[in-house]
Order: sequence, then structure tokens, then C-alpha cells
Amino acid sequence: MELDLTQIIWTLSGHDQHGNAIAVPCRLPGDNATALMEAGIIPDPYVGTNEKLVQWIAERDWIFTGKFSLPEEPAEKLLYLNFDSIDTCAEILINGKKAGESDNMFIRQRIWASPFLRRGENSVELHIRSAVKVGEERAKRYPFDLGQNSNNSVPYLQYVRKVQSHGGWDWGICLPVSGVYGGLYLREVRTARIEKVYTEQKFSGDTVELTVSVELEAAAAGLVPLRIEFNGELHEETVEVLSGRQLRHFRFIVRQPELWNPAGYGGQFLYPLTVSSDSEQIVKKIGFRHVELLTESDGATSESFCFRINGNRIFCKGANWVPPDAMPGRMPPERLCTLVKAARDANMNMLRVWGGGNYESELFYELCDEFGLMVWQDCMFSCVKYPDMPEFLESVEHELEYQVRRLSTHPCMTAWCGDNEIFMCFGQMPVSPERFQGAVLYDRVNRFVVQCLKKYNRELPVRRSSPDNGETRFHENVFEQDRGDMHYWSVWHGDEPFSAYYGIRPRFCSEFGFQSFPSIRTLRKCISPEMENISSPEMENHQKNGIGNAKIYATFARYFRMPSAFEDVVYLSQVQQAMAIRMAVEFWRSLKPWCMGTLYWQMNDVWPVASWSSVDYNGEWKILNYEAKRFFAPLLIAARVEPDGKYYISVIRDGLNAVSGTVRILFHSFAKRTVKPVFERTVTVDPESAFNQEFSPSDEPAEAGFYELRFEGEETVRREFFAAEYKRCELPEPEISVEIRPINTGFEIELTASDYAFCVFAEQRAALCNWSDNAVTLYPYERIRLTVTPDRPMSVEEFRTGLKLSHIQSTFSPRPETARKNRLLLTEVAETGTETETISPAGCEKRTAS
Ligand code: BMA
Repeated sequence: MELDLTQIIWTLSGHDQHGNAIAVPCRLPGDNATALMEAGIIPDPYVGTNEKLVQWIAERDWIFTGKFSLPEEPAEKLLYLNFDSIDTCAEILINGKKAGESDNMFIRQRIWASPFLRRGENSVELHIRSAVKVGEERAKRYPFDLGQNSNNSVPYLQYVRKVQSHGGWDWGICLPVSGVYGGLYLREVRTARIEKVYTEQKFSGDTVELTVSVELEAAAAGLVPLRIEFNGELHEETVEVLSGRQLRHFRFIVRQPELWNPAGYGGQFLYPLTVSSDSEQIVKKIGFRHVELLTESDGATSESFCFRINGNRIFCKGANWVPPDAMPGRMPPERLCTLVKAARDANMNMLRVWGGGNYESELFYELCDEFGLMVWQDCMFSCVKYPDMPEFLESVEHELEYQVRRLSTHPCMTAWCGDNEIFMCFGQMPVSPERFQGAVLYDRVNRFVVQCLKKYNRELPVRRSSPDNGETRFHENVFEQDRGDMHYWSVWHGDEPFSAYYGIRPRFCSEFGFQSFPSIRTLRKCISPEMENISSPEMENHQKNGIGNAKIYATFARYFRMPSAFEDVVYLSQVQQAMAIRMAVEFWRSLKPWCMGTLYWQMNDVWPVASWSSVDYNGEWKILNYEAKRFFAPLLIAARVEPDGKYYISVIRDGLNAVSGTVRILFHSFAKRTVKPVFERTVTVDPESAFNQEFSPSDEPAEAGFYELRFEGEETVRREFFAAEYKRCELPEPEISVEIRPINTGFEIELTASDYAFCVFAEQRAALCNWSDNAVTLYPYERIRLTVTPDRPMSVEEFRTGLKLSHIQSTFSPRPETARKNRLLLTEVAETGTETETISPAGCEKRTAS
């Protein structure tokens, strides 16, 4: 028997800010804020400045009550209650009696429930205390002052094992929710439950030994038949259990296994593994891959930092992952799929699950397994010191044992890391007794974390922190370029121009980023029309980084002509974000094999907000995600002007095969209307290194035009490179025509411009769309076809009305509304391909095609 308790309606009860009792229906998995919003007690915290109105929720204790009926007498059965995650400090009551408690949302809770249950109606109650208050109480008892993380609006949250960014972050709403996440059920077993199934792989030559460990938890002595099926082999055993835990190991030898490889390095073969007892069955997918992190001396003071998977040195390309929703109850699984797919579609091969968030759901790791996305997994400690009291460390050990073993079967798992930026923070503090004391205290916690990681995992490399430069170094880590991983933030948090990236030669850059605003469609869901101004109260509430808006504007002034219309500000913020990250990634990839990884900050958002993400909260791709698809492509051509004024061209190849072809650089002059070759060379680039060559630029002034970079061979790539800031260029004023044709899955649109148009970004305001490509360059009269799949059926008429095009020059005009008028032509073409009508987009006047 199994009762899925996510199918019943729960009740959330507590008191509002005035002390009035509340009882509302609640869906689980879910959280209190979502339930209160759905019941109309609070407004949507993501809208306007509502965040400020809902802060009282976190000050209160809450009760989640579920009622269900059992047709038979449960005392004769063996039933257990499972909660994948309870957020956070809770007492669990069954029929009014305390049956268990929870103090760490990163640990699954299971309770033998039969003694508490009865025939007929039963109730389960979770009494969840305010995490804000629990943190405060614990801080009072702890003899040292651990300080507060400046990103976090809630003091003392580090005393509670809960998602740390629930307390707010420099991209996060402050909303410390309570709730229950993941699986929630009552299940009957005969003698014991299958508590854990975890695996370990050992390679020797072309043979791999897979150890499958099965942990049973028995309520009483008895016999449990176990069946383990893997790769056509069956192991059966009847295990004699006593009350409590029993562990059994099963070994499988696989000769010449099919391998799981990171995306771009071969397939992702997955073998099913089935573990069954007389009452339960667990199915996992196992992928074989041999993971090494090479940290070898490769110079007088330098050391490599390179993941080698199945013998292939992998250049890691990806981004940092934060929790996908600050209100977990609002998060449908489809949104997670879309997001992880967006990483894969952008040619990424690694995601770093960042330490201020959560160990993600099974679905996340399953998707990464399937897409060939390696996972760098932080432990959930970030940016602040943590207490070393024994009960805290004991809970951390349970957490790590649970999480490490849970994730051990996923081939995407590539590295474990102790925390995010905690050692780095010490390096940035002035030398003082506080820094000394803090470092000693934190070192106790971190050593313990690392010991646990090594105790429960022998397969994957373990880093103590990110960034980290090795066992003997504690303070140089921000700018250390010789070894370890680096977080390079001087372009955003400092005041460096984008070209500063060219002065940094990291071995592996695991964080660097630049902010932009989310899409207009996302903003219009949370900002009222009269607040469409960057410094309005609503917009400012959706910007959590103190310097954020000023920085975005300062960067406009540095590289662009100042945009005035709100929509142009939003668009251009995304253009410059993509430009920054593109410059960094192109340069760092060109340093291969010195540099072997770039993970930008950040992939996704927890709510609609101005942030460093490349996909916004609603799943809209920012320009950066389209750019990432190009700058992370396995074949890349890129150019740069280094700080000494020299011009370089690079061709970078990833994957397993070399590529040969001709590199051509052409200078397109805007005013003269000429195209002149400046460089040509036939090259072969093998995947272990990059081709880099200085070249002489055109003798025309840099601002007179741009460089077309071409690689022509079995594969052809074209990119554009500006050696001058856009603001200094007299960009042509193109007239852009758009033809819209309905196709099976949506629409095909064809773009043509009467002159060069840069970063042409097509957005659909009426639906979330999947675009085959976007933010493209149009050369005069070149036809570019894009396919668009909206998330719901749309008529051509509706699609046309919601379509918006922007390009860089369209933001240059002092009067953007009039400038854009008449420059965009939208032509609707019937399925037969004949032109039926020529129309202007929303806001533009009707005109006929010439
Ligand atoms: C990084 C992260 C986060 C932060 C981001 C942007 O260093 O680790 O703490 O959100 O910077 O400031």
C-alpha cells in the first residue's frame, strides 16, 4: 500500500501580522507563502513592492496539517512516512502525538508511523518554527559573533540548515519560506524499507567494477529478499535483518562499458539498475565515466586545473545555478526542464550548483545525466562563517552522508566542493583579531565538511571551497592566476572595463558576471506600467545589488549612446551583458590549455529581477543565452585588441576532432561601403590547444566599420568583431523586413535588412517562445530564417502584433519612437509563400513594402 500525500489538500494555519488566526488550503510539495498567496491572504510577493508587505510571514510559526483515511487497522502493518525535505525546524505529529522532528531541510525524514496511526481518519501535522527566530536564539547561545552575510537580509540564517538565499541575496527576494518539498508519502513494507541505494565505480583499464550498496532499515528482525539487476546480471540474496540498519554490497564487473561522456565528447550511455525487495523497487540509471581533476605542476609556480573525463581533457563551459524559485510551491517541473535544456542548447557542458542554494531535485540531476552536463556541486555554505557547535556539525554530517550518497548514482556528478567563497571572504577582510578568530572557527567547520565529503565519496574530486588555490594558500585566491579556480569580479563589482578580462589568465574561472534586466515580458508581469522607469520604486525593488543600476548606466556611457526609452534600456542592458561575457569567454578559451574552464555567473533566477542570469525567471532567454550558444560552440573564431593595442585572431576547437580550414578577416567600412580582406591563413586546430595569431588591422579608423571573422572548412563559422566602442561608430540605419510564415510548430520568420543591423533581437510579447536563433547580425540584403515555437497556439495576427524587434542602432536615436517608425517592415506570408499583406509592428505606422 502506498498513499501519495501530495494528492491530498493540506491546511496551512498560523497567525497574520495582526494576530488573527489563518487557516487556508495548501498544496504540498509547496510552501507557506505560495499557499497564502493562492488563498488571497497576501498579494503576489514577486509583484511591485509587495515583498515588503510579506515580511511578517517569516517571523511566524506555521502548521501544515494533512488528513487522510486508512481503511484497515494499521497496527498490523509496517508503514513509514517519507518527507524528502522539510523546510526547516519542525515537529512532526501524527494524530496529535510527536512522531519525529526535523532540523535540516537538506536531509530526508522517514518515520515508522504504524504505532501512531489508526483505522479511519488520521492526521499528520508539521509544526514549523520561524527560521528567523531559531537562528536568533542559536546565535545568542553561541559564544562567538559570526557576523552577517552582507547579501543576506536575515541575520543568523547560517545557524539554520536551510537554503541561505531564502534570506535574500544580491539577486534574491527576502522570503524565508517554510514548506515541504519533493516526495511525500505513506508506504507499507513487509519487514524493512530500502533506505539508500548508492554506487561506486572503479576503473581498471577497459573494465569497470560497479559496487551497488543497498542500505535497509528494518523495524524488527526478519528476512528481506533483495534482487539487484544490472547489465543482464541478477544478484539475489535473502538478508537477515535485525531492527535498525543493514548494509549489503553487490559487485558487477562490466568489460568495455559504453561510456557516459560530457556533451560534445561522445554519447551519454545510461544502464538501468533495479533494486527490489519484497515491498519496494528503486530504479536508477548508471553512467560509466572516469573522472579526474588534474592539478599537476606545469611551471615554476603553476599548477593545472583540468577535468579529465574518460581520458579526455575537457574545457568546461557553463554557468552557475541558483534555486529555480524562491517560492518552491510555484515551480512546475516543466520549468526546470526548460531551464536545464537552455543550458544544453547554449552549448554548455557544466553547471555549478552554487553553495547558497540547494542540493537540487532528482529531476535536475537526471536532466544533467541525459544532456551530458557535468555538475560541480557545492555544499550549502556560502559567504559567511558557520558555527562549529557539535549538534550543528552532527547535522551537517547527516546531510552530507545523505546528499553524497543520493547523488552518487548520477554520472553528471563531477566534483564536490566544500563551500562558496568563504575562504575568499577572509582574504578580503583587513588583518585583525576578528579575521584571525573567524578563520580559525571556520576552518574547523570546513575541515569537517571536507572530511565528510572524502568519507562518503571516494570517486569524485573534492575541493575545499570555490575559489580555492590549494592546500597551502588561503588568501591570494581572488587574483591567483597560476592555480586553482578563480572568481573574477573586478569588471562588475570593481570598476574595470570589459577589456580588463584580457589582463587575467585564470586556470579555471568559476564565477564572473555582468547584470542585465529581465525581458520586457517578464517585467510586465511584475511592474506596473507607470513604474516602467529604472529608478521607480518597483523597478528598484527588483534590483538587489546596491551598485546595479548605476553600473548598468555607467557601462552604457562607456560603450553605447545613452538609450532613453525603457524598452531600449532593457534591450541594451542585455546587449552589454552578452558583450562582457563573450569577451571574457572568448579570451579565456583562447588560452587553452592554460585555462580549462569558464562558468559564468549565473544561469537562472529565483524570481523576476535584474541580475547576472542568462535566462530570466519566466524562462525567457536573455541575449546572453543566445550569445553563449555561439561563444561556447565547439568551433569558435574570435578577435580582440589587447591592452597593448595589438590585434589577435583565435580559432578554438573543443571536442575530439581537429578542424582544418581557412581563417579570413575582412573589414567592412560603413561610409565607404567597401569590404577589404586584412588576413587570410589556412590552419589546422586540434582540440588540445587554440590557434592564436597577431594580425595587422585595417588602416581605416577602428570606428569606421567592423571586422567580419570567417572560418571556412568542413565547418564554417562567421562572427563580427568591433575594435571601437559602438558609441563611436556611425552605425547605418537599416530598414528591416520580416516575413512571417505559419509552420507546423509555430512560425518561420525571415529577416532582411537594407543595411548592416547588429544584434537584431526579435521578442514575442504575447507568449514564451523558443527561437532557433536570435540576437543575430544582418548583412545588407542577406536573408536569415528563424523558427519560432510559442508555448501556446497563436494566430499569425496575434504573433505579428506581439513581435518586437530591436537592434543596436535602433537605440541610438535621441527620439527612439520616431526613429523606429517606418524602419521595421513586417510582411505576413501565407503558407503558399505568396505575400498577402505588409504590416507594421505594434507601435509602428502602416506602410507598404518598397
Ligand atoms: C558571487 C556569488 C554570489 C553573488 C554573486 C554576484 O560571488 O557567489 O554570492 O550573488 O557573486 O554578486
